[in-house]
Amino acid sequence: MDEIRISGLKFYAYHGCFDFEKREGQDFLLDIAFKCDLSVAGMTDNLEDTIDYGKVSDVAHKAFTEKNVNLIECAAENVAKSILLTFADIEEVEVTVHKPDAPINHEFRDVTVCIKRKWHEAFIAVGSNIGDSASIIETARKQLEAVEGIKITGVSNIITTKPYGVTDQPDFLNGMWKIKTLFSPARLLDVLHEIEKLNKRERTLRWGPRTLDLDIIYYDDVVLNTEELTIPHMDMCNRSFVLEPLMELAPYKIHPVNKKTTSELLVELKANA
Ligand code: A4P
Ligand code: MG
Repeated sequence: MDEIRISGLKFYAYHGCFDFEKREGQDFLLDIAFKCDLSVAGMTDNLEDTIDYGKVSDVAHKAFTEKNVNLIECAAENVAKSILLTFADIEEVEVTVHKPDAPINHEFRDVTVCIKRKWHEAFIAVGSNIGDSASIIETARKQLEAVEGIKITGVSNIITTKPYGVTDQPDFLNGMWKIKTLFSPARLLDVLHEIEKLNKRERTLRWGPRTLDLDIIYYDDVVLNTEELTIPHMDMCNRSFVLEPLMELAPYKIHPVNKKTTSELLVELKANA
């Protein structure tokens, strides 16, 4: 992927843990590198076909100076987030903050913090079998879309499915959302739980009826197994109510553990039914 780099942007700001830093301020230097496709601009020679580094610098300046913080880690985070939220064509950004006048009791050349942040792709399975399920799912979609740091980039059809696991319960409505997110898997799960709660989800019976269930199916090609979170979703390959909506959005996506496409997983599941 192509990259644009801006180096040595000088911003005066009031970041730091000490009172004199907050009071008097100091110079900071920023290096910003972002990945984007420059091939079209290379051919057309039009500013509209690239990302204007002047505008990126203005956004960085605003994000860096509008709030005084203790840590340059936090100041860097604010800049990275603001750039990714403002410029839809930037997928990944690296921000380095230099603090050459940092309060260090020894001679030194520079101190820097460097962070890389990017949009991650995730797939969220949605299910409901209590209440007005169609409108609950629609409300939840809007609530998720309203979260800063999450963009919904694909929505499957909603299908009616027979209950799996505990079969003595009403039919489900199920669907799938493809999203882009700046959050870690753990933070994304917290957001999904908050939205479940807003929709009166109560955790009682495992596999039992629920107003809203939001599960992370994939997060990039991450393989994760902690007490709170298993990604890819541990039972997804056995669930046609997951694979069918996923098939609409990502038929060729490869499961990072068993290396099979959604389409292959669905064929296998149907053959074993
Ligand atoms: N957890 C671990 N991995 C994940 C993940 N990838 N995504 C943990 C989301 N959560 C994950 O889930 C319990 C805990 O799983 C979470 O706190 C999280 O830390 P839960 O939603 O609170 O409990 P649950 O839903 O009752 O249990 P479980 O095992 O998650 O149920 P499922 O797997 O969600 O199945 N039949 C049809 N036709 N359609 C359905 O949608 N859904 C279920 C529920 C059963 N039968 C169904 C359907
Ligand atoms: Mg769940």
